This record gives sequence, C-alpha cells and structure tokens, in this order.
Amino acid sequence: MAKSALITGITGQDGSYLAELLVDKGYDVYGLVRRLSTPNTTRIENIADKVILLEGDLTDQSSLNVAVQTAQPDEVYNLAAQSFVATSWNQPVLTGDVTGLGTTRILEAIRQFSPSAKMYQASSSEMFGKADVPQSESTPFHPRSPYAVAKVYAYYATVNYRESYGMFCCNGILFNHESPRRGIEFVTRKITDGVARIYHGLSKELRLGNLDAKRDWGFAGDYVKAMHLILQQKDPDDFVIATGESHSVKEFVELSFAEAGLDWKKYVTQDERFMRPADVPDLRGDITKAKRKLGWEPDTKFNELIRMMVKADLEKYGKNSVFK
Ligand code: NAP
Ligand code: F7E
Repeated sequence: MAKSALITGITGQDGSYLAELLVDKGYDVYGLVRRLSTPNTTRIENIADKVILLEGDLTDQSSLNVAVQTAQPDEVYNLAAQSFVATSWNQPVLTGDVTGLGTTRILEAIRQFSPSAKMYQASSSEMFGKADVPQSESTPFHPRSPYAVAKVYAYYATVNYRESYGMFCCNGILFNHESPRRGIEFVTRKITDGVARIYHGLSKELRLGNLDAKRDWGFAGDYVKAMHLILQQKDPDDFVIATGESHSVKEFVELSFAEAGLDWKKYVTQDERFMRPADVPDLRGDITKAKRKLGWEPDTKFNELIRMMVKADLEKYGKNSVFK
C-alpha cells in the first residue's frame, strides 16, 4: 500500500519541492492550504492533479484535527509558518501563534488522531542567532528575532512530544535554502530579481540592508531530500542540514550581478529600511551528523545556486523586456 504524507505549507517554496519528491516516490500526498481571497497554488501547479488539498490553518485546531483524520498520514511535515524574519518584528504575536503554537496544534492533532504518524518540524538555523561558528546540534540557542523565538518554542514542543508520548517527532535544523521559487522578499531572490529587472531596463537600482551578514546558503531541492531521510531513520532525532560554507550578502550581490555581466557598485544602495533591530551575523552549519547518520550531503554548489536563480529571473522578465 502507498504511504501517505500530510504537508503543511505545501504552497511554499519547500512544500512544493517536497510534494514533488514524495509524489515521485509514490506517496499519497495531502497538502494543507489556508483560505485566501486569491488562491496561491502557483508553485504546485505542475502537480495539481497528483496531490489532495485540504483546507486548514495553523491557528485553527479543528481544521488541523480534520486534516489529520482525513489524511491518516504515515508522515507529517510541518512546514507552514510565518517564515519572514523581518515581518516577525511587525507581527510578533501572529508569528508566535502560527510559527510557535501552530506546531503544538499539529502535534496535538497527530497525538489524538494518528499517534503513530512520524512528524517532521521545520526548525531553523535562526534559533542559533549569535553563536560561535560553525553551529551543530549541540550549539546553544540564542534567538535574535520574534521568528527565532517562536521556532525555539516549536523545536522544544517537538522534542517534548517525543519524550512525553514516545511519538516519532524530529527537528530538521535547516540553514538558509533558496531556489527560483524563493519568496521575493528574501534577500537572495530580491537580489536575483533585482539583477534581472536592471538587466532588462525595468529598474535602475537595488536597495538593500546589511551587506555584511553571512549565511550558509544551499538549494531547497537538495534540502527536502534530507527532510524525507530524517523520517526514514530507525529512531527519531534532530539534524542540522546545511552546506558547511558561509558567504556574505555582499558576495551574493557581486556574483549575481556578475552573472548578468553587470557591476553591482553602479546599482546597489544601502537603505536603513531594510536593517533589522537585531541581525544574525554569521551562520554556518556543521553537517557531520547528517553525513554520518543520514548519508546526506548537498549536491548544489553556491555558484550553481546563484546561476540557477539569476537565469530563472532573467528568463522571467525576458518575455516582457523593453529590449525585446
Ligand atoms: P514559505 O515559502 O514562506 O512557505 C510558508 C508556507 O506556510 C506557505 O505555504 C504558507 O501559505 C504557509 N502558511 C503561512 N501561514 C499559515 C497558516 N496560518 N496556516 C497554514 N499555512 C500557513 O517558507 P519556506 O521557505 O518554504 O520554509 C518552509 C518552512 O521551513 C517554514 O516553516 C520556515 O520557517 C522553515 N525554514 C525555512 C528555511 C529557508 O531557508 N527556506 C530555513 C529554515 C527553516 P501561503 O502560501 O498561503 O502563504
Ligand atoms: O535575510 C540581510 C538580512 O530575509 C538574510 C528564512 O527562510 O532563513 C531565512 O531567514 C540576511 C539577513 O533570510 C536585505 O539582514 C540585507 O542578515 O533572506 P533573509 P533570513 O532572515 O536569514 C532562515 C534560516 C529561516 O528560517 C527563515 O524562515 O540578509 N539583508 N539586505 C536583507 N534581507 C532581506 N530580506 N532584504 C534585504 O533587503
């Protein structure tokens, strides 16, 4: 019999890649989708007839109960969140409700209606905040945003359901991962989109915040494979998933503009509006445990990721370019 999986956040970047992976593996894939005035299913259009969408919201317990009862999942991937760090200062209570308490609601729905289901929680390197480099599973947390605070709560809720009820609950502590499907407000996609707009004459400048922050950027398509592997282990456990390399925002800018044959210094300006009340200076993951236990390593290199993203955005605007 085919395995079944329930993905919260299926319309997001990771949800769409994970759904494709699980469909390819022969899973019956259910996705939780919240009601919006304009449906937002563009990232899963290509698999629309291969997944079953269930209406629900992480702030609404009864809808989560019904989703778990309906899907009777072998595996639940909790990817839904208010995931944009900058917004978490403007909407701290909502972020706590969705990104933090939402995880407990999912855990409760599983505990009551499908307790043998395995659960994956989308934990984040943001939980480390200001920490020594590199960060591993044993690095202490020092969250620096309401988003990160909510993720730390969700991390421990996941560990607590494992320890309290013997449930198969796991945290993937994922470092930044990007793709052409990345939301436009995140810095990598903002940059590659900006490069393409400038290249095609649709924009004259790109305004950014802190160029010195360093991140360990990987490709989302590689990272969803790790999520799946985490739930295929004999015992539930928590894993850091990263590339092991970090680069500054400035390096990402330079390489992205260079990919389109442009000199970034002519176009990029710093803007206070994009500075954060507290930023995270340097994130770089130590993936020793993931390599040893999961046999997982990323395939996509930093330069390849940038090339992939710049190319996709150049092609997107190319269709309506003022030069064509
Ligand atoms: P994303 O593109 O922002 O997707 C977030 C998903 O959550 C969307 O499907 C969104 O639905 C859904 N959602 C938001 N609020 C909801 C609510 N109240 N009820 C139900 N669904 C809701 O995020 P992502 O980059 O794919 O990340 C996936 C998960 O991994 C998130 O939990 C994120 O915090 C975490 N994470 C991401 C990274 C990264 O670098 N990408 C690293 C570590 C951890 P709509 O489409 O309707 O908005
Ligand atoms: O910022 C700096 C900014 O918004 C990266 C989420 O997926 O990864 C993501 O969180 C860095 C920060 O991602 C701009 O200050 C400079 O230092 O792309 P970001 P993030 O905050 O690291 C983690 C792992 C998650 O879990 C989150 O869900 O870039 N930066 N100038 C800027 N950032 C943005 N967004 N916009 C700028 O103009």
